[in-house]
Amino acid sequence: MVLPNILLTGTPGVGKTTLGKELASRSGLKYINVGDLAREGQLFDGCDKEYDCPILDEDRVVELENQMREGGVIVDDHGCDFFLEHWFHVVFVLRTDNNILYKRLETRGYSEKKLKENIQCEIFQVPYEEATSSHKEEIVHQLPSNKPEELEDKIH
Ligand code: DAT
Repeated sequence: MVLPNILLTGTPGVGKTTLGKELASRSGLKYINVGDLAREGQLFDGCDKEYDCPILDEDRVVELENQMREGGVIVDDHGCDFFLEHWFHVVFVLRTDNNILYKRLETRGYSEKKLKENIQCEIFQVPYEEATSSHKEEIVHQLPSNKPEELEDKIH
């Protein structure tokens, strides 16, 4: 039996990492944080000078593809830019009320500009739009992520 692959997405600060790690430790599924991979330079191969955007390291994406084929992977990323539709059996978009999200991001020491951008991203449901435009709507579910009890509910 192939275990499912789960994508956890949403605006920064909604709780993807917290939920992803907890789920992984309780279920034995493998947790992959795409932001961390990118920061470690494992997914991107430098920067395109002309367009000033990161260049994906194709070899690393193929590696990711192989892991997806094996199944049982929880992927945590704020977007779903380069993911292939067939990778995921289910996509969860975590949602947090603006006031709560604002406080969480403030604690992270985000600048006013970055705070505003992220709150707007949450208000305009950018991650949900992105998830439903790149995956079948019936596998995309929104989950509230405001209180610790909601985290527990999801795990059970
Ligand atoms: P993300 O990975 O989406 O950026 P995170 O997992 O780092 O978010 O969580 C950001 C902060 O919010 C962190 O201090 C933990 C807290 N948090 C996450 N989920 C929560 C929940 N359901 N209830 C209360 N706090 C939560």
